[in-house]
This record gives sequence, C-alpha cells and structure tokens, in this order.
Amino acid sequence: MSEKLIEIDDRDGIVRLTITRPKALNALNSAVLAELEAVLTDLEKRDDLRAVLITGSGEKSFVAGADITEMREKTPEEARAFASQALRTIKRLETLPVPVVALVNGFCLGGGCELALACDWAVASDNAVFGQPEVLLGVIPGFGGTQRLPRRVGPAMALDLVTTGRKIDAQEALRIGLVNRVMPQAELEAYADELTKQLSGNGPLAVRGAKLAVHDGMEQDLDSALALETALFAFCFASDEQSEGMSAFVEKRKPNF
Ligand code: CO8
Repeated sequence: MSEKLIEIDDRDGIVRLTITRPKALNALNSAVLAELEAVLTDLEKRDDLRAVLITGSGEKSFVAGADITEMREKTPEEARAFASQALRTIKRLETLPVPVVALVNGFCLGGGCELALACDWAVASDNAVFGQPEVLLGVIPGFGGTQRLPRRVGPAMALDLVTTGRKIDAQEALRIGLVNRVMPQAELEAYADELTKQLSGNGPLAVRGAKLAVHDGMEQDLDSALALETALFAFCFASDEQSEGMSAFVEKRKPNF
C-alpha cells in the first residue's frame, strides 16, 4: 500500500490535514494534489464539518512550492494541465463552507504560499519564510499567486514579491497582512488546540454564514453584499442556534451548540 501524502486528524468536525512529503519539504506534486482533492471531495459532503487546519509535516517546511523535479520536463500543455489541477484543488479548499486555517511551520514558498493564500487566514511560526520565487526559475506563479497575493497584500507589495522573487520572514509577512499571527514554533501546536476549542464552541451555522457573507460579499458591489449579509443574518433567526446562543447569554450560561 502506498504511503499517505495527506494525513488526516479528525476530531469532532475539526479536521487537520498534514501534507506529508518531508524529503521534498512537502513540495506539491500531482500525487499530493490528487490526494488532497480526494480528501476535499469527502469533506465537502460533511454537514458536521466545523473547520479545517492545514499544515506541513516536520518543523522545517509548510510547503516549499510546486515540485520542481516533476515540473522540469513539462511541455506547455502539461504545465497548463498541472496548473489547472492545482488551481481546481486550491479553489476547493478555499470554498469549503467552514474556516480554513494555514498553520505555516517553516518554508512557505511558491505553490506553498499560494496554498496558504487560499486559506481564510494563516498563522506562522517565527522561523517561517515566505516568497513567490518562480521568476528565479524562469516562470511565474501558476497556482493563483498573481491573483490572490495582490488581493491579500495589495498590488504594489505583490508586484515587489512576484517580480523580485525575494523571500520575506514571518515578521514582514505579518506586517504586510499575509499572515494574521506569528508565534514561536513551539507554540504553534498550542495555538492549533486553542483555535480548535474556540471554533468548536461557536454556532456552526453562524460560522458558516459569516464565511459565506465575507467570501461571496467580496465578489459583489457593496449594496448587493450588504443585502447578502442581511439575508444571512435573518436566516440565523430561523435556526435553533440563535435561540440557544441568546438564551444562554440571558441565562448566564455557556451556549450548547
Ligand atoms: N520541489 C521539489 N523538491 C524540492 C523543492 C521543490 N519545490 N523544495 C525543496 N525540495 C527538495 C530538495 O531538492 C531537497 O531534495 P534532496 O534532498 O533529494 O536533494 C530537499 O527538498 C531538501 O531541500 P534543500 O536541500 O534544498 O534544503 P535547504 O534547507 O538547503 O533549502 C529551500 C530549502 C530554500 C526551501 C530550497 O529547497 C528551495 O529553494 N526550494 C525551492 C523553492 C522554490 O523555488 N519554490 C517554488 C517552486 S515553483 C512553484 O511553486 C510554482 C510554480 C507554478 C506552477 C506552474 C504549473 C506548471
């Protein structure tokens, strides 16, 4: 039996995915992408899903990019197919109906950075290194980096990164808004546990609604997006969650969602 490239830890709807190709610093090849897509296909069907955390195996690397060894001999058509496979998989991660969080534990380069950009937010260890070094290899980002990076950090900083290929440390990633938090590597696991507890305690439908409102709203003009928010807000009042959440507040107890 072949070794798993995506390890799954599933606790009460909080699913942690670990990309496991430590010898290649968890670089994304077509086998990893295919396995990730199959996992996402299963997750998409789950009503009990509450959040997804994604990380890389080991302490040195989140994902060091797309697999250069595999890409090296590709024809333009093969490169297009590989990029399409990656874009499709990454989009499916992005559009999961629950929060998706990247735990970035080391190198987060090229396709790795593009994977992290498709997550709702990212937390980095203090040894993390970010970059879109594709131009150093004679190519451009192909897993969404030219589009999601400017949307996250603004076009000027994105152009700086994608045209120089320079690497930045975790503190700079924090300053430009590429990640939400930086912490000592030894504390990343404790953060994951804390986040798991926090997300498990919130109303699952409300969390899904909040993500939907932000994601879909960002694609619309402000008035349409505000109308979407109102519709989702009103929808919450048709759920048991709203009565439980508000009753718990009034009764001075913890809600039980
Ligand atoms: N692909 C394949 N193997 C890799 C990759 C990678 N991206 N990154 C590291 N590895 C392998 C190394 O080859 C090495 O293997 P081996 O032990 O067999 O020689 C092993 O991982 C350990 O790496 P290093 O010895 O290089 O470790 P260092 O600590 O010296 O350096 C670095 C770590 C700085 C991360 C270095 O490995 C590096 O620069 N890696 C490449 C980073 C990079 O350029 N990433 C971007 C790739 S391009 C991309 O992601 C987007 C392409 C767009 C897709 C288009 C579709 C066709």
